[in-house]
Amino acid sequence: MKRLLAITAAALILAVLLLPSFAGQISGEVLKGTPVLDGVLDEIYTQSASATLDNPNFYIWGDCEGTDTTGTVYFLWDTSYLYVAVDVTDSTILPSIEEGGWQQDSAELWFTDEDLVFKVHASWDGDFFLGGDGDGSTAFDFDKSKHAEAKKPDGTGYVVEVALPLNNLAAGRTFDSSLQINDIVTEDYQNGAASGTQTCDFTYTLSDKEALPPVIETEPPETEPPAPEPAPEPEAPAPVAEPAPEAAAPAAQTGNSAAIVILALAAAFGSAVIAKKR
Ligand SMILES: [Ca+2]
Ligand SMILES: [Ca+2]
Repeated sequence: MKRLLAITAAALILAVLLLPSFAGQISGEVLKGTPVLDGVLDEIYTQSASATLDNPNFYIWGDCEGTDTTGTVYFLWDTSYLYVAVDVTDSTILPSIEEGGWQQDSAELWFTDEDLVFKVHASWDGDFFLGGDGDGSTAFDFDKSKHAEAKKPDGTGYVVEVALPLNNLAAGRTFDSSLQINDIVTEDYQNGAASGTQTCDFTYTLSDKEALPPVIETEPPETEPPAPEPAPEPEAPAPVAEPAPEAAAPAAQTGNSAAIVILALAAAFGSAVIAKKR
């Protein structure tokens, strides 16, 4: 029985390994939302249209045997811009050099929009290019404040963001796009691989639906607040001061008087008895 379980587990693991690692388009519904252009993936992107990198290592150059780079592209829109963010995993993040041209650690986004084919090239360290004419070779003028790139804090990759001023931004509008990621593995850009596609296979549609701002949860207090102290017992009323006892009447004096009276009576009584006997 144990042997059968072991074989089944091994077969499952092999089946998982044989599955394609890249899922393609996850959603084509682009929600309304305005992110911050800072090279950090805003939470609202993750509610909206996205696609993961597919077709790994479709072009390899130099001595590179392919890389394991992965990435996800996200879209948002408002009445001014179509926003695009790419979250890239790259274990060899290397600086761009001018001679490298497109061969840099960079995301490339391909678009077909109103019969115009263009591409966005954005390296992790800010080398940015927006080009048209079918193969993306002719640079368009572009406001440099409308893109941002940054290495992720944990060093596992980078994020690029761009705000594209597309025409006629309104719900129901569509465009086609695809994601490509270039990954160089040596600083001289002579070795690397490109993954993804340039064929704009996925169609995206702008939606009226709004991306919801994330709920900011407040941290509960770590410990229970101390129990309130019991209310103090009401103090006993102060005893009413008893009037000081009056000085005792001089009993001795009264006693003396009484004794004198008794003695006088006794003497008189005695005299009367004596007189009677005589
Ligand atoms: Ca951002
Ligand atoms: Ca790299």
